[in-house]
Amino acid sequence: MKNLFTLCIIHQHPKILLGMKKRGLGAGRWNGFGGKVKEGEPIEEAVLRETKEEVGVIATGIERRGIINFEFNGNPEILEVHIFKADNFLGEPIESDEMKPQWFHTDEIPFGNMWSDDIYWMPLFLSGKKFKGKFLFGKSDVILEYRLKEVEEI
Ligand code: 8OG
Repeated sequence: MKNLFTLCIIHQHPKILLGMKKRGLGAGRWNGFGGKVKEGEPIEEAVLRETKEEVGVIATGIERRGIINFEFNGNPEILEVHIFKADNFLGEPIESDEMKPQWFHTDEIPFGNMWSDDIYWMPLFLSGKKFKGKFLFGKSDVILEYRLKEVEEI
């Protein structure tokens, strides 16, 4: 079974906007904004909807940069996460029930308190590359296997 998710990272060099996830999947970690794509919903609309819901802004200049499949050992569900960059936004970032936003310098990204795969693909993301990959997680967020490659088109 495959479920589609979005992830939006607002990148205004040298800073990125992340949110501390307050509940649900990935709670207690910093992440971009996003969530599950609804049945029949275009992915580009889902990423804008989730970003608005979670941090109160309308992301602009969005571009899809990565697609990563996540699997958890012993679980048949695959999470296909579509990662977008936004270079601007309308409105002011505000805290929501789900996320507490904060800007981070790209040299001070809190990888120790993020999903453990992020440190692998974030350098590609920050340097403007497009990428595809797959991560298999074991217990306690351990990466058992991964593949990650830069692609021309996504
Ligand atoms: O609906 P909810 O907010 O719970 O969706 C989960 C969010 O977490 C969604 O934006 C996709 C994102 N996400 C994963 N796995 C990973 C991951 O390994 N790294 C990062 N950075 N985000 C992830 O579901």
